[in-house]
Amino acid sequence: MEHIKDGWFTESCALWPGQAMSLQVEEVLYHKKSNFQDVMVFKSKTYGNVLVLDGVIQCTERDEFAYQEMIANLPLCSHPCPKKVLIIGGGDGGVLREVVKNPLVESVVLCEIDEDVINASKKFLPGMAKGFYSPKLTLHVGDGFEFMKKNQDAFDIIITDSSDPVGPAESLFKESYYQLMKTALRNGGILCSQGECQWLHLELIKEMRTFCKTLFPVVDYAYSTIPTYPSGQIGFMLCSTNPETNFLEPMRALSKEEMENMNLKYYNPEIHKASFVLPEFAKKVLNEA
Ligand code: SPD
Repeated sequence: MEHIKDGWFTESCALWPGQAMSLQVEEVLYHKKSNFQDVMVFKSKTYGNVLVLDGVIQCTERDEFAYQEMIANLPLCSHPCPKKVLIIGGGDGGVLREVVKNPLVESVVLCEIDEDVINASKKFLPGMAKGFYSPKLTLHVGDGFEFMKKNQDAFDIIITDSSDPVGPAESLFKESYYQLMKTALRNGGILCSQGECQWLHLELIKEMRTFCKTLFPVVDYAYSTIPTYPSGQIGFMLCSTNPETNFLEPMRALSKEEMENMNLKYYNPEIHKASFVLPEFAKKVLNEA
């Protein structure tokens, strides 16, 4: 366990050089080299159980909702009728848990390449994995590219809940992947993908936004704050095939009652709008794109 030393897990990676996040470890609950990556779950002192893939934190029980609620509800609340949803990745089940809460969603396919992540989550992250027991779900263990090639013109929403662009998820940040998602979307469809961090990956975000704009009439970038992701933030790339879409104004603002029924802890209609407001340094770079 190369990332744990003297009772502390430390996340360092070439994608965020010169900085590292550490969490104090109480106990390693699970560790396995799967067919795709190194999968670990540990119990932390103050952030609950933590899922780590190839040495990088994917979610902690304490702050996961800040990511999962946003990547699910930004696209769902921007679409007039999000009946059919595809999630690529998302093996911990947290995004799925949020998507199935939406009463307009009739069916969800989750396509995750690594079954070991699903099994580890069911055992050690039950609060996230509960989406796996929804009757709306069809679970597909396999490659997202192959799945979409066979399922064209099929989904209202595609959410890509991936790890970072090193290792198994690298191809999910490329133009060819966005082209494929476009063909898997129905008319009027919307996609939302893990879009990295404006403090660390502004050039990557700019490059992605540039090719997205050649493919989709509406493209925007939003972000969420989350303590255990690098630099405390993570972004979302949103693209719509409908030129009328305005991501900045939720198509359906959830009522207070709906919010309570959905047990939301981060997402609300105000934060939906605010999440697209970028600081000046990012706005300057991205507006050139
Ligand atoms: N730097 C880590 C980014 C991880 C994003 N995906 C997390 C998966 C949570 N469902």
